Amino acid sequence: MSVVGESICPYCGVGCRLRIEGSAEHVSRVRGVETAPANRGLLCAKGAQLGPTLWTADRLTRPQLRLSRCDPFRATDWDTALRFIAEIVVNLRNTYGPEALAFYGSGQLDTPTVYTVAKLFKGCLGCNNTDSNSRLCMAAAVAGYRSSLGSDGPPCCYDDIDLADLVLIIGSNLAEAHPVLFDRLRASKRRRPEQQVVVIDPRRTPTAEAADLYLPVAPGGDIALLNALGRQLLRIGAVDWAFVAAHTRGFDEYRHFLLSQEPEELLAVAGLSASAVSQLAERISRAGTFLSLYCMGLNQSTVGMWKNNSLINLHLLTGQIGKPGAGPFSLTGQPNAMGGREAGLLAHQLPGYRLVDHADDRREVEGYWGRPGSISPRPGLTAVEMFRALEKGQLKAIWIAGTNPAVSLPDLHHVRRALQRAALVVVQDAYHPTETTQLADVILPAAPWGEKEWISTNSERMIGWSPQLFPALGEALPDWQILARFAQTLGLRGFDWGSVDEVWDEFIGLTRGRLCDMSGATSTRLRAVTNLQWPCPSPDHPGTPRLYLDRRFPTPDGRAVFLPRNHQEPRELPDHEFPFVLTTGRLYAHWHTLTRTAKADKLVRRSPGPFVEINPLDAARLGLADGDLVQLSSRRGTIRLPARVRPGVSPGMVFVPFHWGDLFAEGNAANYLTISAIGRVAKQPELKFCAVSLEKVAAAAGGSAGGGTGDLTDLLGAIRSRFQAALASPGGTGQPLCQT
Ligand SMILES: Nc1nc2c(c(=O)[nH]1)N[C@H]1C(S)=C(S)[C@@H](COP(=O)(O)OP(=O)(O)OC[C@H]3O[C@@H](n4cnc5c(=O)[nH]c(N)nc54)[C@H](O)[C@@H]3O)O[C@H]1N2
Ligand SMILES: Nc1nc2c(c(=O)[nH]1)N[C@H]1C(S)=C(S)[C@@H](COP(=O)(O)OP(=O)(O)OC[C@H]3O[C@@H](n4cnc5c(=O)[nH]c(N)nc54)[C@H](O)[C@@H]3O)O[C@H]1N2
Ligand code: SF4
Ligand SMILES: [Mo]
Repeated sequence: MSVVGESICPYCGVGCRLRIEGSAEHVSRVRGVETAPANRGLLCAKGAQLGPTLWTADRLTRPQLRLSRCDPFRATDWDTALRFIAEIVVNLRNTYGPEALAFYGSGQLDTPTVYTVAKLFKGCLGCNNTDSNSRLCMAAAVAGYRSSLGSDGPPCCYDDIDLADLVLIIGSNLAEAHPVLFDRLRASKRRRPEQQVVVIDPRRTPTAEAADLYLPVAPGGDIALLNALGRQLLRIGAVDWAFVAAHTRGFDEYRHFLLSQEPEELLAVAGLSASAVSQLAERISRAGTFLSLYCMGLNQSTVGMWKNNSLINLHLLTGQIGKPGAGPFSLTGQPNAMGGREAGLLAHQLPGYRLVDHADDRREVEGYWGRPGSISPRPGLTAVEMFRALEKGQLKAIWIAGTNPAVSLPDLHHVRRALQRAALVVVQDAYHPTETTQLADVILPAAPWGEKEWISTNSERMIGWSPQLFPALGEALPDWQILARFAQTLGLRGFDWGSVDEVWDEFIGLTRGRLCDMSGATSTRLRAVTNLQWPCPSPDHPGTPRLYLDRRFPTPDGRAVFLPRNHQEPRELPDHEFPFVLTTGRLYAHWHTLTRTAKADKLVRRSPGPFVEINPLDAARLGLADGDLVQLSSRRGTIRLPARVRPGVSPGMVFVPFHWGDLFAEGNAANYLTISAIGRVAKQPELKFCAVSLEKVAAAAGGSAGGGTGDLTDLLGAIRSRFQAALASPGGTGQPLCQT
């Protein structure tokens, strides 16, 4: 069946709308939708290569179950699979309490699914252990916005990229991770060559190549840099006194704090010269409008929330927020990381930007669900904490959906041990095998992109709806239906929705009167207009491109807050044993753990395999040339990768993309090295910094990535076969081995 239809790209948080032609078997053409506000006709190679992800040989089409992890999976029907899970869940809950259960989801689940999870686990099972891979991604931004501005929610919109005089890109590789926004920025710069683009990143990325000013900050040095900048802005009189007086709190403390900092120390930690910092301060003070775009370079740190606060401080100091072309704009990674935040998937949240530990918030949600007293006041376990609790046996069962933690979580040896100890692992995915489905007891087939209706929110608060384009393969079901059916299997009321529209319309009722008010974006309206930007409080409201234009912030006194934040060291520093800093991240052609982009030949040709990027000075010291095999070790694991010698990474630092997991080469993923240290408030892991050592693997020891044991296997194989014969007919085992 051939169709032509529109859909939202299931990859990054830009939220491009795509026009798809062809069938699920053969998508013949993908184009960007000209009228779409996010992408205006643009798209990137990943969006263009969605076709090959649909009818793949490894698509999961039926539920599968095994009664022991030693057994192979057996296909079964939905009723049996859900009944099996339900019996275990009920018994575990009765025996160990609701906190023995957990749901680990994703920013790639649609909002109706996330809402269903919140209602089921938090509202009905009394279990706040629902979290998301957004904990590895956006948790620091959520905590940063909340503490500085009073609520989560990016205040800006994509049009601000065209309107800003100065665009500061910090800890974001826009060119590879949000390519359509990067294209928009380049187009804007062509129209207005005077527009300034500044990039702050320890690696000279393709984004940095396009900058007017590039500051190679030392890894982890952002807070020191932002404080040095703040100090310099004070010195050159860039303070917007009227804004500070009328709309902020805590400026005097912040100013004293900045003045008490030693400028030389700040510069030393940031690894930058005084002139680089003063050049940037000059440009900020001259800019009529100043916009920051930031992503994982700020968030994926044990002080990610503080990095966010430090950046927001500069926007408050200069009054660069709450006006077109200005503001601190946290870019979301996944297509619906925003929806997860809005609908209460994170362990501390409830729908409508509410919090589980606020009594009023709980009461409102319980009242709406007709379940007084049902929600626990204790925030649940966050992503990394869940896996620690599994290993300790405190958590017994985990339901994983739309994420592949056996590749994407830090410290994978620990993650694998944790999953092996679980009494029940349910994995809801579109494919099998993945690194995580291989460790499951039950796998449930989810209908992927294109095979279901979809509602999500992109980085600029734009709610988007897209239709089902293709029939779901086999027995695959939309994610929300799987969870609603499970709730009904448990015998719970309130999950007998007839359509995704009914779930959505129920959810938006819980956003009424909140900052993320979507109550005017009803399903009927969304179907008609496809896009609406929240807040959208009534059915005739046109939607809101920018927050805080009235400069009233959602704090008790309506003022935004200056938060003085000190530089803190990353949790694990290089030393004599592990002298290099490892940073990890993404490549343009691939999406996360490769379950989809590895199916597209064009993308694989562009990035066929993993590597470690290393500076020429370090490479020379270690005797490494391009392509040589390098062994990387941290305190948690060892992997082997070919070297890519490039000046773009600073000496003392190496970069490894995290896309390739065990299915590509066993035991060789970047996350076997990374550290599971998490921040105090945001609980986000430090995926951008740990200490590693590097050794050249001698050609003779050879072998490929993944242990490099080729020759050794031959050697041991020969010995083993000789001893097999000896074991069969016992006798002497040969000549003395060592001649001394
Ligand atoms: N092609 C592609 N695009 C994607 C994704 C994908 O998998 N592939 N994933 C999506 C998702 S979920 C996300 S979260 C986003 C992530 O998007 P980005 O955050 O832009 O991507 P990353 O490569 O994780 O890291 C960004 C940059 O942070 C820098 N960095 C490392 N340490 C520091 C530091 O201490 N300070 C500063 N200032 N910078 C530092 C790295 O060098 C890197 O260039 O991308 C989204 N888009
Ligand atoms: N070292 C290091 N590690 C990182 C990062 C890093 O920068 N460095 N970044 C972190 C960040 S920001 C993120 S967001 C995570 C991402 O990491 P993951 O979330 O683990 O990555 P994905 O490969 O996107 O996993 C999505 C899973 O959902 C499945 N899937 C696809 N479509 C559907 C569907 O419609 N329904 C369901 N149920 N499943 C579906 C896919 O097959 C895949 O198994 O990685 C984190 N890990
Ligand atoms: S920029 Fe992001 S949303 Fe747009 S096509 Fe590329 S991956 Fe998809
Ligand atoms: Mo992410």
